[in-house]
Amino acid sequence: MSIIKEIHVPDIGDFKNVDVIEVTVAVGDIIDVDTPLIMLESDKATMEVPSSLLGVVREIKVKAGDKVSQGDLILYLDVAESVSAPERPSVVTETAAASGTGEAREVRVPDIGDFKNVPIIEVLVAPGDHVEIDTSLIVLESDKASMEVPSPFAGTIQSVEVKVGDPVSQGDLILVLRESGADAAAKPQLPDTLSVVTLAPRTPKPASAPPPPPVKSMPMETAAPSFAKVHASPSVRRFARELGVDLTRLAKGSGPKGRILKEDVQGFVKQVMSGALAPTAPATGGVAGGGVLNLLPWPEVDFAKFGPVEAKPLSRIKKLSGANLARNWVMIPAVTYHEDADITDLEAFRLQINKEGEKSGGVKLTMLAFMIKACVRTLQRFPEFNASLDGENLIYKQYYHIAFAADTPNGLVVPVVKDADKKGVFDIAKETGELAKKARDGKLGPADMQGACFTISSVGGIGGTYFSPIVNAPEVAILGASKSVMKPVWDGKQFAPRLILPLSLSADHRVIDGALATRFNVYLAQLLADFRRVLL
Ligand code: CAO
Repeated sequence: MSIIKEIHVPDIGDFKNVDVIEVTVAVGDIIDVDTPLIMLESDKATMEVPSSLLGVVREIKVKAGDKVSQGDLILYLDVAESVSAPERPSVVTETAAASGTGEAREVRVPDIGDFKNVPIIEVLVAPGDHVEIDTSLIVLESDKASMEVPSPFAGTIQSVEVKVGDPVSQGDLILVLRESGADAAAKPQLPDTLSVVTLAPRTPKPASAPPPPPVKSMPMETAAPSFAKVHASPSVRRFARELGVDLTRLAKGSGPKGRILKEDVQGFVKQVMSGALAPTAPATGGVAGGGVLNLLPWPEVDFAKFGPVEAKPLSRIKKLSGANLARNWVMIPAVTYHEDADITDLEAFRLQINKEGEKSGGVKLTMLAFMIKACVRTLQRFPEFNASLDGENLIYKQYYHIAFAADTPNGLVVPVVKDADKKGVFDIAKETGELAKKARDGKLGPADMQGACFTISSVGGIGGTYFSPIVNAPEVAILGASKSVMKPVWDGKQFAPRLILPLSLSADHRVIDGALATRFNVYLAQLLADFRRVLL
């Protein structure tokens, strides 16, 4: 009997209307508890939504490009054979295999298009094996295509009626199995779809050769054209994709006619892990190919061997921002340029205004607010910094939304002051104060954190001299500000005590070269040294 359950978007914090960037399951997939279903991405975070149940995907209600919020329906799952979390799927397998009391079912070759008398090149199951719905049973191969025939039932194989080399056509009997579970008879069957991979013909065909048969399902192979000439079944291709293995590097497999088997992929991975093989194929000219990092596996250390330890999960914000920071660190060739800004006069002015304000109960001016205003003026002068890379284009923004990093008990968040060019320093100081409070209270909404052109990370209230902030993609630069301190500065005649604010500008070198970054810093320091220049 089918038991259909709805899977909804769980609590994703303050995020609303988040873009679905990938649907990672398909109708008919058998999924486990924790199998990722969809991938969501806001401009601040990427999140995987895992399944809370195990079962067979019956209908998917979202697609890439949709926007979702907490509670939205993702898909319908048939959990007839399954158990809900936290029980594990192995329980199901054992139960199903043990029962074996269902009906005997014949499994026949389904519709395979125009193909007839196609040779079986692999029989993947034997009597006594337990199979799930969609487990591959046999592999057929013509000179045009390799096809796996999946099981339409779950159960225990009683007899296999074919062998390698047999030619088969639609309707031929493959095997008999006994369906598992008491409710097996009522269980819905999957459509008789095949996984088909079109192969490059190994024997050249004349141009008038008939086209390949209609492909009923071609899971993701189209996304990896370089795999097209590889001789491997869909499930092996899927397995390789999961491990990130480039099948073109396994030129010949150990299967019939050099077919690449799962064991070949496993052997390849073992060789890479042991260092016997380079993880990436050398490109023309002997240079290692790009796209894959040549990294050692993450060290697995039993810390408890060295002293007492306690494991605590990362906060939700840390998990979300961590993924973005890691991507930005790896993907952006950023260089950090340091500069000292003499803010002696500006700080004196700020304190003077605040003193006057105290009397009238006004807003407290902060150095951050002055920095935001000075940065806007500098961005206007150097528009490459107010831009984002989009493929081979640079998108120049004609608005000035400035983000600032805010430290909260749960981690780093980056609220945005919109249209800072149209706001005065008082307005900016008021707004940053309100946004920082909202951040600390965990009340920032997605709109508060979207649309930034440039980010300021000020740790000056805490201390520090200089640091190297990570560019907040898709922005191209970020300004770090550390603690201002009195320093002796030579004025041409003598050393004078000056208040020096250390600035650290990290910029994406694909867009901004060193000379431009230094000009940006010099100009910004001039503005902070004499704020009247902001008016010019
Ligand atoms: N140099 C010297 N003193 C500074 C300073 C600087 N650059 N910046 C701020 N201060 C002083 C302030 O004047 C204030 O002093 P008073 O209390 O005497 O007025 C004190 O330090 C505290 O300021 P603040 O940091 O709370 O306020 P702010 O407006 O300057 O900054 C905010 C607000 C949200 C940026 C800040 O609270 C914060 O979270 N900073 C950390 C950001 C961060 O984590 N960055 C790292 C990101 S990368 O991992």
